Amino acid sequence: MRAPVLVLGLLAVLGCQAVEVKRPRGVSLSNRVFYDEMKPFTCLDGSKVIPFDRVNDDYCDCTDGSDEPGTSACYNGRFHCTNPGYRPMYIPSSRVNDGICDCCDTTDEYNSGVHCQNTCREMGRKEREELEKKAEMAREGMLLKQQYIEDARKGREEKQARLQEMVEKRQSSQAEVDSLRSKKEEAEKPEKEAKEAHKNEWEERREAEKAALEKKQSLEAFTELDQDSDGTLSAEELLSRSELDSDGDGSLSDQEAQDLLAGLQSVDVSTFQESVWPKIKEKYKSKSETPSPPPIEEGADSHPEIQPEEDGDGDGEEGGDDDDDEEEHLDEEHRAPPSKSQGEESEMPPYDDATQQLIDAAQIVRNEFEEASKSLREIEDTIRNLEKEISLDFGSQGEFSYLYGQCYDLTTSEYTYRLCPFNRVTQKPKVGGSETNLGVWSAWAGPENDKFSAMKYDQGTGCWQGPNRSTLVKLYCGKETVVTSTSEPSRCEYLMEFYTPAVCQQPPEIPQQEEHDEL
Ligand code: MAN
Repeated sequence: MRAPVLVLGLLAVLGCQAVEVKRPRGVSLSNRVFYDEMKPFTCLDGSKVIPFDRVNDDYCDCTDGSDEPGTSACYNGRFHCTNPGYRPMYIPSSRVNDGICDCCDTTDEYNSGVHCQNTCREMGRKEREELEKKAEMAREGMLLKQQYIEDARKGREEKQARLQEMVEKRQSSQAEVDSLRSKKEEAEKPEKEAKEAHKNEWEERREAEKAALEKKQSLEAFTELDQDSDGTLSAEELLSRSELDSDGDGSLSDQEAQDLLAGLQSVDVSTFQESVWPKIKEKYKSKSETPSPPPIEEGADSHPEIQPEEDGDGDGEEGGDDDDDEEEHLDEEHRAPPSKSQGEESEMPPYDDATQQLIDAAQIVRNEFEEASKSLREIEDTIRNLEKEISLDFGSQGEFSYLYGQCYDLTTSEYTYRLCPFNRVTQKPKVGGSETNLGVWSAWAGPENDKFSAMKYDQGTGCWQGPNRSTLVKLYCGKETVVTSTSEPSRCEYLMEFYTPAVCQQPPEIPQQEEHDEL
């Protein structure tokens, strides 16, 4: 049996002085109390008590491997390297003397013949440098953060004051809008009345003109139809007027002519105007109109033989009786179709001065009202925005408030990602195309004890056959405010890394080399 206890020459620090502490190989200083060479050893899991000389005897007695911390006898043992100059650590005791240097202080390879270099000091130096760099960054970040906190405090006060001011302004602006609305309504009433009166007058005039025109046309028609000029119109006198045909056979029968006269033998001019003319005016063609282009289809279907072939060549027709001058004169007079008088086509004349003055006066008040309403809307928008901003959680000291209203971009090989803190995250293809919403501000999403370490944006554009897009933004301490990476760990679920001084903390003291050493 081998000597049970290997006394290790270890360094202890009292102030800056190293002192040797005896303990079995592979045991940490904190566990040393369990390995008293004067007493039997109790396995650390309490499962067994063995004589002390069976500790590190290269035979595994304890189920937890605690009797063989310095050999590879137990598959589940732990070997402790003190690694002076770097950091202490445990390695599985199965790696002891396996020919591979695991501990930077070389102590795991004490009997394998492998020559290990002690790299602890070098590793410790590198680690301290690294920590120093981080600490420096945290210190610089902290300075900026202090500034942000101070700015946020001032900003919050300003915003509160501005909100207060806007709320008061809204009241007076609302009152102004209300009073201008009344003024507007007051001015619009006479304006409306005057405009309506003007319109009515114009319509009445138009109606009268129309009626007069119609009367004139009907009288002319009567005169023309009353072939024997006896002052009455008989059914017989109508017979030659095939255009008044109602059954579509192309000619006007006795019966049809009588029907037009409502069963009377003949009618005088006033009966004609009252009850016959309204029935025939759409169809009636004055003979004096004949030189004008005929309604080809209608004429061709019914009486092709009596339609004039060319203008002015219809010698056999009734119109041939009139001489050329008279024909031209009549033609001009009857040019407008009876259904569409000149009166109907004309536009409403401009308003008279009194009406125009009322319109102008109303327009001035309308403009004032519109302007006041616009400024009230602007005040309301400002209030809404201020209330929203004030209600946002910008960190325990407002340190994140400087991010509000800002956006930070990161371009990858395919997309430009944009983070607008407390607002939204977007993704835009570099080759062009529209922006995709990767989520709108939802909440702080860090763990309970560090909630300001992550932000959640959700309810973005729907993903085809998937969830709405969302983004988790992880925050890290940095001197600059910058998005350093984006990824899509799961389809349409994005991850962003964002550096900001706002999450920097006072860096911990960097331990000196000796203090580092586990004893
Ligand atoms: C787009 C992008 C991608 C996303 C797919 C899902 O291409 O938003 O990030 O994975 O849509 O279809």
